[in-house]
Amino acid sequence: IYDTFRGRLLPDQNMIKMGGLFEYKEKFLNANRIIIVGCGTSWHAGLVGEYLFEDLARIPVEVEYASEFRYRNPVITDQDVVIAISQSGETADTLAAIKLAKEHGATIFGICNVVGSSIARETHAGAYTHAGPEIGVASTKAFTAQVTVLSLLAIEIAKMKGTLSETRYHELLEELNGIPKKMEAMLQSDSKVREISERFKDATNCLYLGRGYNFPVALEGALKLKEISYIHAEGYPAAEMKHGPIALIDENMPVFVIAPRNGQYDKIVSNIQEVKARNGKIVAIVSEGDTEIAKMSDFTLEIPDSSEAFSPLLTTVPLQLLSYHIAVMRGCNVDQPRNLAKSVTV
Ligand code: F1P
Repeated sequence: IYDTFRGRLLPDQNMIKMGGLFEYKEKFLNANRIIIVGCGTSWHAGLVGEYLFEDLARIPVEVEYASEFRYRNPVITDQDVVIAISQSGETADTLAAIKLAKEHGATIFGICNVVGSSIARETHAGAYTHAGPEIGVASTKAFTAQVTVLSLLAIEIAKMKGTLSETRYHELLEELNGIPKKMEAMLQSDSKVREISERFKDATNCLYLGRGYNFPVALEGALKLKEISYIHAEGYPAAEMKHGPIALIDENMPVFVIAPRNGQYDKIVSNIQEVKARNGKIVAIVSEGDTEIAKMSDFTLEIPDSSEAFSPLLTTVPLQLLSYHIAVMRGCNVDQPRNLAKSVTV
């Protein structure tokens, strides 16, 4: 009944029909820009959305922490489309951000997991992720589901705008269809992830590096480790390393590098060399069959090949597993981490 492009039904409101992409396509096609708002993991998914919309549909995108956006008197016009992302659909900052944007005449598109949630109700149009409830507090499958919806939206809008050829459109959709099988295959690497987790479970600081589409994945990898295992971790765009974090690198610093073959490969190889020259410990997420980075790394985890646009859906999984195993080994409660709430409603 619910459909990404044809809108949503709110079952507990006498099946009220909410808009989908097709009803609001003119708004997207004529938008000055897209503003994506969210908090935590949902904000990271929004960052992947920025790469997708700019790359495929050539629409300028801003990604804002809802918790800052709502308080900073932002410039919003009726030519803006705001995409609000929230797993719970109840996050107070995200709700306040969309109310503010609505007051300025913007069109609001929601991406939520929970059907009939406050954010879903407040939006003009939207899509449910259909990810099912998150059992734990930290978002995991919500992230990959949000990125999938953003991919579908970007592909569809790009086709309507004419920035994507008919052939490329079908190729991308077909590839996206094949991603769940690849994710499933990757779960086979669980024992290797466990071995790596054993090696780094006592770390006190970790660095996550990625470039392009995988920069947000570096942020998300670091957030998952912080949230469930209480290890301090920072995510950085790999190219920014030399502007500060490089000072932290020594033989005690694990550096998780997201380095699939399809994204700025030679540049990430140089970043790894910079870390190795300072005796940092490298765990690299690489494409199947990669030997060049494997030679330089202490550990590698392989992911199946994909186009760069879809690689976050694959590279995220081993990082989530790693945080999970490290947290369990440290005796942390992965479902109910201290100080965190499932939905932050104040
Ligand atoms: C946002 C969020 C989650 C995080 C934790 C606290 O929630 O920051 O990303 O994992 O649960 O809240 P939401 O708006 O996506 O529900």
